[in-house]
Amino acid sequence: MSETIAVNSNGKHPNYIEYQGKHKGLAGWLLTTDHKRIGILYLIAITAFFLTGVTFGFLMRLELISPGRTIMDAQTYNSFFTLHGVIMIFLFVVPGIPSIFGNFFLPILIGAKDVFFPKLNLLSWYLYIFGGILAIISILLPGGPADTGWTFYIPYSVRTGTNVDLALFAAFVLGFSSILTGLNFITTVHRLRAPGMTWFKMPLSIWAFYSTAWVQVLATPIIGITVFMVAIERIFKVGLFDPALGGDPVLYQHLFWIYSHPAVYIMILPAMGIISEIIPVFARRTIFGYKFIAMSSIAIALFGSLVWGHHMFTAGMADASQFVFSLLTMVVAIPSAIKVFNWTATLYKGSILLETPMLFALAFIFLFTIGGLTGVMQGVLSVDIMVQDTSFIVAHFHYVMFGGTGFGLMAAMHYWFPKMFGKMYNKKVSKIAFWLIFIGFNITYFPMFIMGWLGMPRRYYDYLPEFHIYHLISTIGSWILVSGILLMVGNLIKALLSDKKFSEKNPWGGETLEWTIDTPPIHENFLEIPTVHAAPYEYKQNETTVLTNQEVK
Ligand code: HEM
Ligand SMILES: [Cu+2]
Repeated sequence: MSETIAVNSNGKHPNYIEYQGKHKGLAGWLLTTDHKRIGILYLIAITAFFLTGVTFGFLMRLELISPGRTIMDAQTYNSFFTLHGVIMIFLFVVPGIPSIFGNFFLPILIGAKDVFFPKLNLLSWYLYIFGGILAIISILLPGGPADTGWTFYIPYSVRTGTNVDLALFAAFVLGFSSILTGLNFITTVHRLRAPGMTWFKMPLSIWAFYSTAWVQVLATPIIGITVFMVAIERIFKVGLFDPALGGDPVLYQHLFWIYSHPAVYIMILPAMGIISEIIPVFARRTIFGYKFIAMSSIAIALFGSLVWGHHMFTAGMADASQFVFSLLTMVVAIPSAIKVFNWTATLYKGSILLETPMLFALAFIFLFTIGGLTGVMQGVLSVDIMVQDTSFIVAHFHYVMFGGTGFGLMAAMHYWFPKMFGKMYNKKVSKIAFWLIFIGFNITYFPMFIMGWLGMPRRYYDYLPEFHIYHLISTIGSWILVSGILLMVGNLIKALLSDKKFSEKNPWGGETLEWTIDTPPIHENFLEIPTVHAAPYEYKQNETTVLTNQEVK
């Protein structure tokens, strides 16, 4: 890390976008080791994959608008939900918030100039891109895209002739990108905190990124080994999982969910950290129960690794194990509930500023609570056996992964956009987009709870007439949702391309370190490493800052 602070010809310190280091122009981005630029590289790639995933979701909904064939055949539908799931999980929600905002802001939030392993950080992005390309190639090559669902269940995934191998290889490579990011964040938090920033003086988003990083490093190798074993089974027919070869398909499910359930916490914990940053700023209140929220992140990461069996209540598990996994599933809900309670307590008697980041944060709390409570319902054996593999499950995970992580990511984007780019988006349009997304979301997914409860199976291309009305409403909902997403993306890109600069250091009146530095930040983040005195629970959210904000319309 260069100690000298760069100065350009007019004596000013260049921001990280203007900064010209060893490599100039495009090479200055593709060979960068600056955590901020790597965060932007992830933002571009992840946005592209998100919109690809949305396209598959949109087309699936269109197909389901009426019973029977509408726009595609059953085989294509199977490939679409597989691609949709694989892209949304491995290329959007798992990397999303840590790779974009963790990379850009974690070092700044702890008062550091970069992550501990900058070169490794760039490698993690190239592994992400390589994994993404493999997923896209699996669509184009003969054999066609995988049609197994994102869970690659045995025995079908070792028998189908579609490009499962490529999809598995993509997941394998993407896993390494996630592990390297986790490794970097753990080391950075341990080694690069500014003087005075003791553990309980860290912003809550850092506790969330830190807990997530441990799950990334400890759980991800398991999915790596598992998909590798499926590939071995497909090529060498050794009888690991395939019952026809003496293998055990339920063993595969255990290995798959031993990663994939903790993986839901890799998805949701960073979003929870974002919410813990945004709520106190726009409620003008000091966060309620800082230490409980910090420790609940660690508790979620720990207990989240013990509940994977709740995905297998219908896989023929012993009663005793079902009881244990059902009980543990209830237990893991407690630390999440502590966060929801403390966010709500922070809002109590606050002077709420309904700026766009706050709208997305409040929607997160509402949608995540619905997603979380239906998760607890599914932890009850009798309920789960009834709703397993129905649309109820599809609704549940869209409420937690999209309503949770997705809304958390959109909240972070609108909160930190001005600081990242030195531009401000049109607030009116951003609020219209928010309401289209929020209303469209609930119209798309809530009917899925109802029809799932009534027995509509997931992953079915066709359905009985009694489910038609719910599918019709859900599809119309997806049109509203997608138009909101496109309006939001369009509004942000328009702001990016506009010449109007925005240089206010602290537009929202935040108290964490990123609001003390230039907008956008200089290459080295800080002219001088700061010394930290106050902990987030000692922040005195002052009223005055609100006023200036009004002037930024
Ligand atoms: C406009 C946005 C979206 C739409 C319209 C949409 C629609 C759908 C539909 C209709 C299915 C069910 C397919 C079936 O079981 O027959 C589905 C499955 C799924 N969706 Fe989404 N979705 C969207 C966004 C997302 C997001 C943001 C995520 C992740 C965070 C996500 C993750 C998944 C996953 C993992 C599956 C399961 C795929 C499988 O069965 O293998 N979706 N989606
Ligand atoms: Cu689970």
